[in-house]
Amino acid sequence: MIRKFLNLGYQPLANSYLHKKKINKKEKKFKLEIVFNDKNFLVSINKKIPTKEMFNSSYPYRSSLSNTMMKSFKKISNTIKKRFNPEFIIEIGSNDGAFLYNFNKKKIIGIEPCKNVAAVTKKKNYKTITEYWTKKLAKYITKSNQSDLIYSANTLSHIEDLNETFDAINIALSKNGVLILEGPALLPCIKNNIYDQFYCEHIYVFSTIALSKVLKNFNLEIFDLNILNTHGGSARYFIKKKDNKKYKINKKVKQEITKERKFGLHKFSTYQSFSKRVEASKSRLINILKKLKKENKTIIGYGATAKSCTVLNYCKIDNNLIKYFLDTTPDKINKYLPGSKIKIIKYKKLSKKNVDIVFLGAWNFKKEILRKEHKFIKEGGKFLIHVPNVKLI
Ligand code: DWN
Repeated sequence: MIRKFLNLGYQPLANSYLHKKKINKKEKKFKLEIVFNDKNFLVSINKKIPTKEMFNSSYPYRSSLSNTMMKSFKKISNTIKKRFNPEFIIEIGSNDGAFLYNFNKKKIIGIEPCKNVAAVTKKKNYKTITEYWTKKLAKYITKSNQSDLIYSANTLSHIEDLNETFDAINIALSKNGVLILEGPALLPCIKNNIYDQFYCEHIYVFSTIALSKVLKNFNLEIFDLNILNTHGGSARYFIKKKDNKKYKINKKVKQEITKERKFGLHKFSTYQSFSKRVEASKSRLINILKKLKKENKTIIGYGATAKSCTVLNYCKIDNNLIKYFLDTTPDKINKYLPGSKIKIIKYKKLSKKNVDIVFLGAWNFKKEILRKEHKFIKEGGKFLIHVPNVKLI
């Protein structure tokens, strides 16, 4: 049975930043509700937006704009070379090449459906196919040679049709090949009240228990995993075909499943409690912003993330409370956040002269950003963060 546990209200498409011209036009909105499937333990959003409306030729997000992510991709690339020494790698969802560039051009191919983003890696002569990942594409790419390593980070959660995805993977992956899937993990998401991990693009947030069940249908299994700090808590799964005897199943897999069950990720009541904590977080965030505003503090946002879209629209925060957002992404600058219509301004170092409080939209890069803005903090500037709990730091 599929059961609703959280209503995040009417939301616009998270990465549809608005041009000034369109700011007064009606935006497309949908009701964002989060559901739990008690058969396979999958947690997902209940209204799926057509893929082409989200991932097209004006997709703004760039993976390589954070040092944290660049370092993380470099590290896993070195592990892949040492541990698996692959001859032919496919990356599903290669974005602007943050992972691709760690490999020899002849050994890797990127799949990136967003034309404008794929253009970045094509320009650097990395073979990039501007299409969605399908069985047809898998057959075409691997007609003469299957891949011995398929990598995909922060992409699986964006794809609704898991049958098509894993059937295509089974076509493209060699008998002894390895599939590495990485993305936001459900355990830290629920534990730390990270409700902004849910928005139109994130159709699923996977747990190990749910992913294992899904993989079983395709004769695939997890044989190892890494728990990561990236994006507020991610998991990286090493997966093989069931009849691939080259790799033994690491005990970490069972340990993680036990941990998730202990926390209750297989029980609906866990999600009901999460939902209550999210509602409390919303009230606290609104109250603290209103109080600061009353005290005449200048409040801005930092990191106009897709996640911020969920928070701002769920909590009904607009430019009366947050004056503007700073961001480094070229395609977001001088546009307005969807729904809340708060302006995004080109990043410049924070100064206490014109800012008192900074709402951290990119809270997942807290360490990186706080390091960068140490002068502002020294001058008495404060960051407002909403996960795991709303507080000023
Ligand atoms: O899955 C997804 C993730 C990986 O990326 C996508 N569906 C969309 C996107 O989600 P997001 O926008 O929530 O991702 P980030 O990586 O949290 O976005 C960080 C934002 O903050 C970017 O717009 C860049 C900006 N930023 C900045 O202005 N200064 C980031 C850092 C580290 C900085 O120092």
